[in-house]
Amino acid sequence: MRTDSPQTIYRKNYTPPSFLVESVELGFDLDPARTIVANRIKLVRNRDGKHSDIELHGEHIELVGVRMNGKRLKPGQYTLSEHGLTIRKAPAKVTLDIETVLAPQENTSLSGLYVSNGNFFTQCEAEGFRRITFFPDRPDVMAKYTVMLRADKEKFPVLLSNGNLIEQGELGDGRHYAKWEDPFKKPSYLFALVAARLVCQEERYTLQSGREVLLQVWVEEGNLDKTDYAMQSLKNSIRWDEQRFGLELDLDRFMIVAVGDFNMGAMENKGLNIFNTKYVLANPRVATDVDYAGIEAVVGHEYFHNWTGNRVTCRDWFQLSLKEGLTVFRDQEFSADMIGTDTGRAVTRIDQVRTLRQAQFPEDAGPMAHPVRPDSFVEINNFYTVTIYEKGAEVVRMMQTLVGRDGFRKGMDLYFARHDGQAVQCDDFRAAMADANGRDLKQFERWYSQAGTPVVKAVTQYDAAAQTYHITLAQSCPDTPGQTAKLPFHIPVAVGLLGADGKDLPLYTDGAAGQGTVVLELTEATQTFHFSGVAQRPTPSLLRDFSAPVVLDYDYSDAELLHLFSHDSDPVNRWEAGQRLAMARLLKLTADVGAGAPLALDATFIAAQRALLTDATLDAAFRELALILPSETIIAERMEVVDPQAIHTARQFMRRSIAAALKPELLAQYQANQTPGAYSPDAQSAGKRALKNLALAYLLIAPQAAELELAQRQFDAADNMTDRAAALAALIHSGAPDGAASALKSYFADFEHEALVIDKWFAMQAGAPGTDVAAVRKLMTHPAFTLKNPNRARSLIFNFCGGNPSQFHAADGSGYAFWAEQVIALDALNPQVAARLARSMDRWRRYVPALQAHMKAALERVAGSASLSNDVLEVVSKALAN
Ligand code: B3K
Ligand code: ZN
Repeated sequence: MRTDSPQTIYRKNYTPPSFLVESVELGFDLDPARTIVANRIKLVRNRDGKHSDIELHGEHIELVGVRMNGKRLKPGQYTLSEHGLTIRKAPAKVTLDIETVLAPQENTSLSGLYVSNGNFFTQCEAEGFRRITFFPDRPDVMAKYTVMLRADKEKFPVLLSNGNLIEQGELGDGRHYAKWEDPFKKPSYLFALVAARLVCQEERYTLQSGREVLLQVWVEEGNLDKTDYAMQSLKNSIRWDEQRFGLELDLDRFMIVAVGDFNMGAMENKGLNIFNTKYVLANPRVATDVDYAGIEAVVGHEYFHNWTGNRVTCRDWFQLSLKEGLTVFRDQEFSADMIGTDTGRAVTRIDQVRTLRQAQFPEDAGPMAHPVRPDSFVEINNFYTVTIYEKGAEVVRMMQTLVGRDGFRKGMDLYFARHDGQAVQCDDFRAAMADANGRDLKQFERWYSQAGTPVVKAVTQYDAAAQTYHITLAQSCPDTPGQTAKLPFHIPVAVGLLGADGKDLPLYTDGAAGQGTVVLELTEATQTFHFSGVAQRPTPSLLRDFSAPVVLDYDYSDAELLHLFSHDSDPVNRWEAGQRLAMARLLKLTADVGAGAPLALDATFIAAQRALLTDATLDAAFRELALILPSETIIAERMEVVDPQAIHTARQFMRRSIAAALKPELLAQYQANQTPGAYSPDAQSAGKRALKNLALAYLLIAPQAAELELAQRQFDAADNMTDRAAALAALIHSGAPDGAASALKSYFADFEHEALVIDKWFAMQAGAPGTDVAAVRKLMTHPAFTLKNPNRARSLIFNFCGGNPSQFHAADGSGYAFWAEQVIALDALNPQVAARLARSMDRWRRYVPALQAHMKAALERVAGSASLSNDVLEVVSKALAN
């Protein structure tokens, strides 16, 4: 057990930096075993600072020497600790020369400067720069950087850093150099360098203003056939930000570099974005439709950070959602606009709702729950969460709903007019939105300060004689760690009323007359909204387009849900009605499994599924989404006491019943949604493939020879990874061992040298209900498996612990023991990745007592292990805390 207790950092203790940095000159002598970093910083005393000590962060680096204004500092003049270096009572203007030594090839944490496949990369957000040199490594210290890179020319022919290349040349003895200058002030977390053997696809691109810029996508040589889509996405992102927000690329050169070892998706370093290969590399042979969509979204996301994050950055890390929530919102809007159709837009919205329910609502209800702007943390890297990102995006979206699309643009313009070049707070963004629109958004602030998912309970009343309709909305929010008795939120609730013919009724309500939808603003604990001129008892369509990240509680009858499911003009609520129909039945089935009662599925539900599946007036993408049943995780969230086996049995029963009842229709849809001709990742074709492959998966539940043959044929004939992987997954899930085994073998042989495809190979097996702990352990001994590569670790271990509930929650606790072992093993290599895995035990208190006991033991085993990182310690201590 470790003895020092990790420090909690509080938002309320923020103090301005004592010194500001005017300029930074960095010199790197790059060597994998021993890299020397020379750092010259010019500092000036900050007028807002509280004292005259210079505080520099520094971790896991060796200090060779420090000079202040040219004179070597003697040991008594500074103090050096595990976390940094302090120079007491420094003069008001100081030049420091600091030399450090590091060993990039030993750095398995992938934070700071590290080596991946023989090449150098950096990752500095949040606090990685301090692993490179001593520096005030906090986002409110912004400075101009000049960077000199020196390295062996043969091994590292490409030397990149932020900004513009201003000089390059030979050094003799086989080494060369490159000097880069970033014209923009930036916080240290946006610093980056790459020294590597890479090649690039490049293109000159003309901005709307007529200025020409150079765009590059850098990859390893064998991957040059997989860069087109990232380049296209980058150009689309640049154009979109010009058109939607009037924001132009401010550099002459913009680079994307792909790396195989990376802790997350990508990083928005100024002018030099570094990406996980997963979000760059694509061609039809290796990437699925989902991969293509991911690339478009992440390329957009990182590009959009150039304004929301880089030009205007965060004052401190508690403000992380200022840049992340806003930038996720921007990338969501970008993806939706790229599809362009109303249903396409709705399909992206439904995806967002699914992510919230699958990951954010559970986080909000668990031990790691935190507000969008947290009050405290132990390890900031643990706070790159679905709450900061996805709920943060919902909060921004609600502001747009409240002030309208044009009002939102005005708010953005004011935000940049006020804060360009500054490090600011979430409150500043809200103030810009409020001021630009003359709106009071004070109460709205609670979305930033209060954690937990609000519940909105709706009750309706129709008065036929008076032709009035009343909707009473009551809101509440559960307690979360450290927060009780929450105050009411400002919640936009978009509402429509359907008549018997399924059409929207005209709306006459207190303040507003609406065509089909009005946005009710719920600000009190309970509020009643009145509608007049309602000629018939309507069916309410509540929370259209998922207008707020809340749980809507309304006692719908089956008849009402079926009506909405077939007619709602809001596609998101159409989908939602289907989910409600399915969820009610899944909860009942789960209870029946627990009680040993016979299981049955009603004909009404089957008929609704049939109608949906065969309704050719609906987009294939929408039908596919609407046919996906709520996941086992989402069902679990609806239960007081979770029995994962019962949930699994119930859901499988429902799938089997649907498959058995709709076999001819499934087969017909399988045929009708083929996409002959050259592969294209566009939304229309991707939607067809998704529906076709959903049909295939259903057909492969309890398959006969004909269905197995169908899957095998698709697997053999597929000219694209979407269809090939779907066929393989269907074979694996069918439980027909022979077909799956040979397909797995040939798939591996075909793609042995495509790391991202092998990740899928592991992932598909990890998530299959037939894969138990023993099988996962066996897969870990496969020569292609390694814990050191985060993508690979995620593909097998995370997908098992988080994506295979019926096996992970095995009654004997073997899944949890496995989890504990892997968390501990990963922590020794890479604490950030280990801490993510540690989160799979968040909801342990919700499970049946027998499982809880095993889970607690596993958590205690991790908590008690020697030399644990702060990252993992924070997660497991919070899970165990009362
Ligand atoms: N800003 C980075 C995330 C950095 C995570 C550090 N642990 C990626 C992004 O959100 O764009
Ligand atoms: Zn981001």
